[in-house]
Amino acid sequence: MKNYQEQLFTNGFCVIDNVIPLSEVIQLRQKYLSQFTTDKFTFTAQEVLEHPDLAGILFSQIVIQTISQIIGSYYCMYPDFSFRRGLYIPWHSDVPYLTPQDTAPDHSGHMFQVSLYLQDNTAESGGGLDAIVGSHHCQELDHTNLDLAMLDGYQSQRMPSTAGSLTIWDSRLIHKSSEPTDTNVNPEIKLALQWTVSRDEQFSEQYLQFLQDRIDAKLKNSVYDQNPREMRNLLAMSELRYPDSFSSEQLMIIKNHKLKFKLFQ
Ligand SMILES: O=C(O)CCC(=O)C(=O)O
Repeated sequence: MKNYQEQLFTNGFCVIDNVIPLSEVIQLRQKYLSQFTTDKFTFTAQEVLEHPDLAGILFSQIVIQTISQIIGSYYCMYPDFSFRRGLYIPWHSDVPYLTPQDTAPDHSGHMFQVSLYLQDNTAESGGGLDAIVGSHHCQELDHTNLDLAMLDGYQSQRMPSTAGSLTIWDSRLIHKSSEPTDTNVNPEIKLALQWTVSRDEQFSEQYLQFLQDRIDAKLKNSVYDQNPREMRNLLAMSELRYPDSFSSEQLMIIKNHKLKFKLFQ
């Protein structure tokens, strides 16, 4: 795991292969591609919790242990876990709520995003993320007012995620969805389970306030737009309650691993 920690620190991301087996990936793809009634569909946090095969990944021993070994045990989770079909986001970082002091390039990160992609990320079909390697350590970047011209000279790279791998990235990293280049590929067959974690509570309140601002439609830009799909997802986050929204089995796992759930109430 030390290797993954080093990659996360140096490059801003790491990919852990085969976290769930291919047979499970195939089953999930078959089930959810036929079940999602529209393209660009999102299962909200509550809907993820209601689907044991999806929530089971979030709370699986292997996923919790992997994240713990890389960012530290007893990590925090937020109400923003979702399962998404056909989501594509342009270049951005995930910390527009942090000041330049908070994102100081020398520290090893507090906030992280996790994604379990259910397809390989290839040049032809996309399916994962592109990243500007090392951009989480860029001195000049102000994430509250992002100017990508500051990253001139940095290299962009496709993250080498495969179906069933776990991708963890530092929330300060500049990244975007990898887009299919092959026009025969249907972009809507992209599936991902995604969530935010932090190694401590240093920025938890700021992150929840950022989500609240999005719910209240106070934050509008091309990345964090308020389309109906995203609004539905955001509103569902505000309705999640601890412990009421969780099953007794999920609560037991959270308790046993001493995970912290940071919710609005
Ligand atoms: O998975 C993707 O393509 C986009 C996810 C992303 O950029 C994010 O959650 O910040």
